[in-house]
Amino acid sequence: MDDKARRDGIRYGEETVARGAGGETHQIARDGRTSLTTQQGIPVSDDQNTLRAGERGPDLLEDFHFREKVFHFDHERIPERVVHARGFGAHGFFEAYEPLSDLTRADLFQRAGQRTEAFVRFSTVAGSKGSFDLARDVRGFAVKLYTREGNWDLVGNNIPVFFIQDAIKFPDVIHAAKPEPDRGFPQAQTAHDNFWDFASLMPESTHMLMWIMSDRAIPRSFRFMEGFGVHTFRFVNAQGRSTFVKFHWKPKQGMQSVVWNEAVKINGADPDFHRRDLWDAITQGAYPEWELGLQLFDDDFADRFAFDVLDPTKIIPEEELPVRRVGRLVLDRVVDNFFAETEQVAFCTQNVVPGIDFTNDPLLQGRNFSYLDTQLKRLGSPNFTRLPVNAPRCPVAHFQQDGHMATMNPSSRANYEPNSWSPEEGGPREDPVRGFTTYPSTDSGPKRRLRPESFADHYSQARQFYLSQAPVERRHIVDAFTFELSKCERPDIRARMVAGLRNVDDDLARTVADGLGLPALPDPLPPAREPVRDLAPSPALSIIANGPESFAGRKIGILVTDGADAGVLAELRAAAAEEKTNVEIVAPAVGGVDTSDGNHVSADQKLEGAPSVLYDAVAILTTKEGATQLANLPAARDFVTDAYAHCKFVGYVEEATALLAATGLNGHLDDGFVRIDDGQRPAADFLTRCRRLRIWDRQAAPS
Ligand code: HDD
Repeated sequence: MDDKARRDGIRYGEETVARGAGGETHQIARDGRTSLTTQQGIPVSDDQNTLRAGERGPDLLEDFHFREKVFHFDHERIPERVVHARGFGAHGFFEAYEPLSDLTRADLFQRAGQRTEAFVRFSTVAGSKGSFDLARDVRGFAVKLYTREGNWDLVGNNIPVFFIQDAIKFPDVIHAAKPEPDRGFPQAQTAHDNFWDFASLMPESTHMLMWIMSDRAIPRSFRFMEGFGVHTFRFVNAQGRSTFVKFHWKPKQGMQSVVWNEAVKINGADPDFHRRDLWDAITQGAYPEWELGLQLFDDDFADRFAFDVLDPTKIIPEEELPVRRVGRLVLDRVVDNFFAETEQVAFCTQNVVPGIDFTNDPLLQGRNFSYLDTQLKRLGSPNFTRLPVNAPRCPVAHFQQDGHMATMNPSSRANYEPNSWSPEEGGPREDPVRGFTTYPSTDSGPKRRLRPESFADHYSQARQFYLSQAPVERRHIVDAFTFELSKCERPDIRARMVAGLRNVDDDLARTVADGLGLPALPDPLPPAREPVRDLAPSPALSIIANGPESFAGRKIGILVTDGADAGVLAELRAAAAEEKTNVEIVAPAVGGVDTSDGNHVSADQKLEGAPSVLYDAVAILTTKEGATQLANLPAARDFVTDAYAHCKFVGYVEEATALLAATGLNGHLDDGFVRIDDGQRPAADFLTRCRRLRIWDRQAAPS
């Protein structure tokens, strides 16, 4: 309907109906577009006006199109996930490097080069669906593998341990972390009394607290973080032999996080920072990859190991049990529809395939109960397994039937078994050879509610994690504890948490206590069991020690003004392309600038909408006049001072000096400030230096 027609209230009509090649009817409107129809396929003539009696109403009940349209809209929302509500998914595949038939009969591990379709959903835990991406939080790393023998869901996180040891405490830890029930805030953060009250009363959470107060909880991108299956699982081979296994996802892009001050600002500048990053990477063909790593061990190792391998608050350090890389996960396709795929995907920890089995980890056992339940609540029907994103890619044959939205029901005579009907009419039968068989472990004992003594050392690995961090990472942990506890209104909660930290590291506890201004250092909390203390540090636990080898997949923001040197810009672009680094042009106006050669360069971003927190490094390409103009713009000064404060590399041309002077940084130009208009191959040199990611010396180590 054109504007005039809309104004005049003239109804649209006279559609033509075309017949498709197959004889099917297509509704084709006059302009060649598909006709709008109701859900029943009835072509709609007017979607602008309700049916009414007389020119000015009233509306008529008879208007079935309006009724249907609003009815459907009213029912668009489904309950958001009770945890991990905010997430982002993508499609891809898993490719096995080698056959693992000696370890497992799982079909996806039988042949080198075999590919298995995959869907991955990353998420934050505490925030609601509409919260921001860079909350300090655990990231979900849920992988659905559509194997030829059914779906295997490895529902993990980017942190290898968990807050609690027993699933019965899950509602409590989540209630404590979520907005407080009377006031409904704070959103997507643990910096409040309820969380720290619970955490300080649950010493088993201490190891996890170290991880979530570390930079692991503010990743730069989903692409730059590790994933973990957390629990100990079992592999079972065709002969029935079992091997314990812990699953790891190792990002081929290397690890990287942001700093807290940066995270806070990113949330304002681009609340969708992580989802946009993944979307952009995949649509640009820079497919992120992770290698699947396995830690494999037997009963002897489990008996020798200093902690219980069934305790989900413990890791097995990689230095003690190396991670064997057995395949790669590649994400190469974004979703077609967010709701259909990312929202409706239903992960269930109990989805395992023949060759993979559970252990008695009490958290895992409890999870197996919870996930199916939650999917029924969210998706409204036991037939959620029929949704394309959830449906196995292998044949499915059973006698389950009916229910809401049933789309696949038995069509032959029998809907039960055993039956005496012929193979055609009688349906499927059990398959003792291919079928899933539970590993026959012998478990017995008196029925009791208790926590095993072997789970009782809550502090040794927390300390190991802390001492394995680089000094600047330790400082970030100290700052995070201090910040979060400073948001607690009750001094006794702050003090109790510091008392717990004394069992981890006295310097840590003391510095946090000082930062909070506690009147006195509280006595350490009495530990449930004397900690092992001083375990060897594990270098694998540091992000900084495991950074990327190149600057690939990162993004540079180049701030330009009119007259910017076209040659330097071209060199910078070429060097970035060589390093597989993305470039965005930032300018005072989004229309762009005219460079020194008279050419016009359009901008990707207007300066005020593209603070330097959105980039891994920045460059300033300007003239003397341009620099003076920039020096007067708060957004331009922030662009530089934030890049400095967040320890980023800054490339600049000599003419930018006026801007640097206006930020007061002129006397502080360290290694991270790199001239890109001076030297042999200055742009390439700048990109090479950027591989270090940050100049951490700008942040002093803890005293
Ligand atoms: Fe959970 C969702 C990961 C413990 C109950 N969990 C959920 C998701 C991830 C995890 C990544 C989001 C899946 C998606 O993207 O749809 N959960 C974990 C990890 C845990 C863990 C790594 C500990 C090692 N979870 C855990 C426990 C329980 C739950 C102990 C309950 C007893 N989790 C759920 C749930 C959710 C969920 C309520 C909410 C939405 C959903 O399942 O699909 O069932």
